[in-house]
Amino acid sequence: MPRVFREFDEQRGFGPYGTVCRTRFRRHAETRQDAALRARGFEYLSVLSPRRARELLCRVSADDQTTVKKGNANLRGYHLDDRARRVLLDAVLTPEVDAMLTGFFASEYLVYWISVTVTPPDPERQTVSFRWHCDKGPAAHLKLLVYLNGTPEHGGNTEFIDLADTEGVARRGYVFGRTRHRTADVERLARIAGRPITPRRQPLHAGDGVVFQPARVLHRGILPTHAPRYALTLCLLPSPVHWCEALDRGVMADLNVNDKWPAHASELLTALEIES
Ligand SMILES: O=C(O)CCC(=O)C(=O)O
Ligand SMILES: [Fe+2]
Repeated sequence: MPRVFREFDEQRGFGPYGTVCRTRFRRHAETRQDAALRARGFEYLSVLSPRRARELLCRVSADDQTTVKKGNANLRGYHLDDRARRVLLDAVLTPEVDAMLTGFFASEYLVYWISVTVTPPDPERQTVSFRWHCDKGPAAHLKLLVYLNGTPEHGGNTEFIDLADTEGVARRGYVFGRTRHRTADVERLARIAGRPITPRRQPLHAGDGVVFQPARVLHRGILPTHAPRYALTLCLLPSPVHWCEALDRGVMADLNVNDKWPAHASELLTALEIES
């Protein structure tokens, strides 16, 4: 097991936390097992109509742009107040998305953070997310990325290397290596893995989304070529209670204040007033 997963799942309690969440789950009938999300590590789906995506973008972009993540001046987006967050979550956590998330976790889930980012077609403003990486965090967490404007409009994208190929690279120590050693070159990853690697991507239209296991599949953004890309991201964890209740209890991190995971997963249970 990679060091990162030992840290999160064992030392910081995210493994046992997932078990508590699964034990409390009551709506198995509404779940859907998605084979691709589990086996390949990512799955595309249509989340919003293009029109709804545009409406939501108009709404959140009425405010000035701001930084999204503490210590990362290049990553810009929109401030979301409580009302805007709720509107966005109600829009993207559709019954289909909900069934996929509960099916994957075999439990309820909560939204640990939400962001709307703007990526201009400017190589100077590129962030490290545009090189191949896995996100540090619990093994079992998910991200939902929804494009609010489409690849045809901006030329940007997000690409993925499936679980099996990521594991081939991981065995050689790349995946959670130093940020400054990250590469955008898939041939280098193939040399590390000792076999060919084929990244997957497909155009995302306004309202299209992809759910992925960010700690377990290598992924990277592809910079837009001719217009800004607007994307919504949810970071998702298992939960012992419905996401609405977790939201009401204030269990959401603000990346602008603190981008760290809880020091221990039991902090989530305490915030949710659950006895483990
Ligand atoms: O910007 C992208 O397309 C990829 C972002 C990313 O690495 C992430 O959301 O974890
Ligand atoms: Fe990432």
